[in-house]
Amino acid sequence: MMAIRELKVCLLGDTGVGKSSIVCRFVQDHFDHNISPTIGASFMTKTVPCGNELHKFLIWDTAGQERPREGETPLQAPPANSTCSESAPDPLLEGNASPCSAFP
Ligand SMILES: Nc1nc2c(ncn2[C@@H]2O[C@H](COP(=O)(O)OP(=O)(O)OP(=O)(O)O)[C@@H](O)[C@H]2O)c(=O)[nH]1
Ligand SMILES: [Mg+2]
Repeated sequence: MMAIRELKVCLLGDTGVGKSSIVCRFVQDHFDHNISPTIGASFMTKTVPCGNELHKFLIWDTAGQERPREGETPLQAPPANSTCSESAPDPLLEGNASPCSAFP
């Protein structure tokens, strides 16, 4: 049985620059000219073989127009047991959330 390595990816950037289109191409190998703007954030996964391992990408695609208010931290790392979109937390949290571990 192949080992699974989890890789966490968070896309940030201005609205309309193509964040969701990149994710859509990577996950579904599809391009949509009429893709809707992301609201809040979306979460997707894709697992690809790499050598003698499986690499599981956990991808958070944020909305470009989102801006944290003063004193708030916009991102929080998911719990270690988070494995699929249904169980993933909303990475956009308010208040005293911890910063995403990928972006210290
Ligand atoms: N021609 C062209 N259009 C693109 C490309 N990538 C994205 N677009 C278009 O640009 C527009 C915005 O793309 P999105 O992927 O929704 O951009 P986004 O950064 O996710 O935007 P938000 O969700 O609002 O933050 C859409 O109409 C896409 O079809 C590209 O490489 N070439
Ligand atoms: Mg988007």
